[in-house]
Amino acid sequence: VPATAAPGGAAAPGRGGSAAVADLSDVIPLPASVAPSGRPVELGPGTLVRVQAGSPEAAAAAQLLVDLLRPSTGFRLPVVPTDGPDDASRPLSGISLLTDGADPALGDEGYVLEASGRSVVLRAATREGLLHAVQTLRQLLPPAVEARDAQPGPWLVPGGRVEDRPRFAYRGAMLDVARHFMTVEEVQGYVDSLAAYKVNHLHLHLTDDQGWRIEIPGWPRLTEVGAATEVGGGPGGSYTQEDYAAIVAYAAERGVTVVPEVDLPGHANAALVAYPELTCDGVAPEPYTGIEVGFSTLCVDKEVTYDFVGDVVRALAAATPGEYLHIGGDEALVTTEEEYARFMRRVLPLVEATGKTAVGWQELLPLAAGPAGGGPVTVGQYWVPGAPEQPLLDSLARGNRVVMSPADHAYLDMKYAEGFPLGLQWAGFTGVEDAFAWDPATYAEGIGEQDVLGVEAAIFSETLEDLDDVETMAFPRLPGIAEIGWSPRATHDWATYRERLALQGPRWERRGVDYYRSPEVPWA
Ligand code: TNX
Repeated sequence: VPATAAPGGAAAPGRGGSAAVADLSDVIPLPASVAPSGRPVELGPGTLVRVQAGSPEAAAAAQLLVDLLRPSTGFRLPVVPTDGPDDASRPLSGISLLTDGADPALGDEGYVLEASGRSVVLRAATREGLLHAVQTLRQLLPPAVEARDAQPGPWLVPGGRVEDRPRFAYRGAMLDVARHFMTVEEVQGYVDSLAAYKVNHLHLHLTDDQGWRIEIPGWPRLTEVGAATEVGGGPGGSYTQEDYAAIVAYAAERGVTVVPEVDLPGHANAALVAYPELTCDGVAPEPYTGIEVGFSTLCVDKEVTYDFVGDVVRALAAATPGEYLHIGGDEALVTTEEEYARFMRRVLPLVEATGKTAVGWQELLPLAAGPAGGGPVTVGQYWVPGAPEQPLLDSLARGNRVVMSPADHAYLDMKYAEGFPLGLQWAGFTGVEDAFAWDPATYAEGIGEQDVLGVEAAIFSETLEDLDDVETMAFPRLPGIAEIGWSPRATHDWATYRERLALQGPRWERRGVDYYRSPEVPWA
């Protein structure tokens, strides 16, 4: 049987010449292994979605799949169990989501996708693996699949087998909702975009000098007063506990774990405006709507500070099913090194007591005991461009881990180039290639693959007022960070990556996702 899935996306024969079928490797992040074979599989009005009987994981992934495919295909796509009565008459036709028989070597997030004959089979041991398989299948269908209303099709999936699993367990994206508040709907919209690229953590920067964005029981003025500001003087805003739960649940349904951050002890002006007793002199500072950093701090020598931080940490832990709790720790420029250490040595146990793993910006890492020092694993977020300092390397040697988000590659709030209307430039300009062409395991001298939990694309929002602005910075750069976090090192290749990236443009257009048509990408 001649392969019809020619490289580069050949026109499918006998389809009126207008339809293209994707190449099996037209996927971001590039799968670990791709083996094209046979003819494309066509989905049609009679396609069934078969779910492993008794598998809630498969049922959950099937729900995401039909929610994605029904609007644009217009097909009913009924979900039926695999042992249903019509298996006998139409063996394996349709899309099957299976958990039985998954190879343990696929790990927590791996999956296999096989398209042949009349069937597409998605197989994984976990819900996360099946969700990733669904996202791969989505990218293998024509861009029209992203439309929210019925499109003509045909709906062809290239034939062959994809076997896939991530290089790093943690692929994250940080969204700063403190400098400019983003609504629940905006955050959920961003989650949709992240899940498409198998990004599995959403780090929410919930507090900063310009605003406190999350309701904390017992401290009502945080949101009554501390949330009423943002950069530039806009109205700000905050999430109630219900709002936060809605974000967490929406993300979880898409395989994305929320990592909440409260930035301590610096970046705290909004909290100090709300509760002046948290300052050393007891005097409330002025609300802040500028974009300077490093001028505020909680008073590290007052007991009320630790009552406050304890309540915040426990509230966030209770509202967050995920493993991680981010306590900031960056740019504490008005505390001495000694004060900072004293503060963090009291706060780290508060996090530990909740059962969560503490995450902090890289400044925190030297203070974390780590397994070799009799403590839990703490995760540091590497952000300062250049070489790490020895205390950080020593901390990694004690068994702590690092998430790589070096500002010169992974800070997607940096401008693409001189004169770009949005973004900052303190870490330089970050082109599309710059965001992609780096390796998390060799970027920083002394930090190797075994130290690296994963990668994160960070977006601070001093200059970004809403989700459209955030998307313009994220796309097309964020998929590059997703790819280096997921795909095998040996596959990294800008020349072929940029061709695959160009294929994403029409998908963003269909979905209404803003992006920058960078001249670095050969858009169609
Ligand atoms: C540095 S990154 C900061 C943030 C700013 C950001 C702007 C980090 C840990 N601190 O406070 O918003 O630069 O790019």
